[in-house]
Amino acid sequence: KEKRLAWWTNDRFGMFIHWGLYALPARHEWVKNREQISDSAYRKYFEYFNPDLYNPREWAKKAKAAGMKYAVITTKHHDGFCLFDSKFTDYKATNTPIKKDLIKEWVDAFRAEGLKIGFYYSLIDWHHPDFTIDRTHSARPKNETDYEVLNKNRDMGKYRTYLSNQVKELLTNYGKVDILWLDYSYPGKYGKDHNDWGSVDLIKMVRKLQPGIIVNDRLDLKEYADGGDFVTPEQYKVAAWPTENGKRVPWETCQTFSGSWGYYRDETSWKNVQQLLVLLIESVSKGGNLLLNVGPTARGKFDHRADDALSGMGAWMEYNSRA
Ligand code: FUL
Repeated sequence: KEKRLAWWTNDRFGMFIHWGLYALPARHEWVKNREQISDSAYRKYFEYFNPDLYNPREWAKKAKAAGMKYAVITTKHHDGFCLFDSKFTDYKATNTPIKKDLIKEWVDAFRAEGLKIGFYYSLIDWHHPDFTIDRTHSARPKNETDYEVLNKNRDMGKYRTYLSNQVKELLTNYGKVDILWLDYSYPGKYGKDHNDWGSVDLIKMVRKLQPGIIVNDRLDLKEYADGGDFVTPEQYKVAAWPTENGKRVPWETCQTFSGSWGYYRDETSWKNVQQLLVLLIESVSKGGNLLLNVGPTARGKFDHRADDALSGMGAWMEYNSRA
């Protein structure tokens, strides 16, 4: 495990990218759930998804100039929409007006800039007809709570097959993948647990397909030795190096510029460069990594506030970054 993680522990600073249909409403990646948007109303974002200014090489250059050494992108978020070309669904970028496998271009661009690449893949899927509805993982209609009725025609087993097929595609069709960032199977108060996702079989397949890959902890497989390589404190500054059974563990905090992960145009809570640098320095000083998120717009650009933050950090990293 330590060997697998050596480059990542050295590199420390990466870019997270949350991009998908939710960039169109530009009000949070959970907008479908938060606003209880129906499937048919959400469909219009699929029909109009056309990031005509998408230039991943530009993104990669910005990440590199900020001092970032790796990047992780949402190949599919909770809404189920795939930025990659999958054989197992029609709900994918190649069927939108942009008509492209956006992940393929992204991988090529980030690799060309010398960055390591990671795939975020949502274990949750609000679009798939067999993903069972529960209180913790679904964009269910909030006024409907009779889960037996809601799940009458849903078969989580079929979803498990879908999930495993898609992860296989991602780890087969894009060359070497450095990180797999799965999200999330924590049981919550009322919900499924990791068994519902067939987690042990899934992780075995992942390790087989990409022996060098590192995987986060959100399959929730603590008791399984090879289940996850690092822990993922989200949106908070850790007070001390996180431990498990008294032992320090590899960790990475993921953080946003302004609160949401998907592009949120009107959010006013942006952190300034000094806050971001303190976050990076404090994380590294406690043995951790920082995965800092950008939510590109629906046309495929970074917001100017993200650009400013990245170049501000880059100015400091130019003199303080590790090779
Ligand atoms: C969470 C998700 O629900 C958020 O939307 C985001 O992707 C974050 C990194 O992880 O669990």
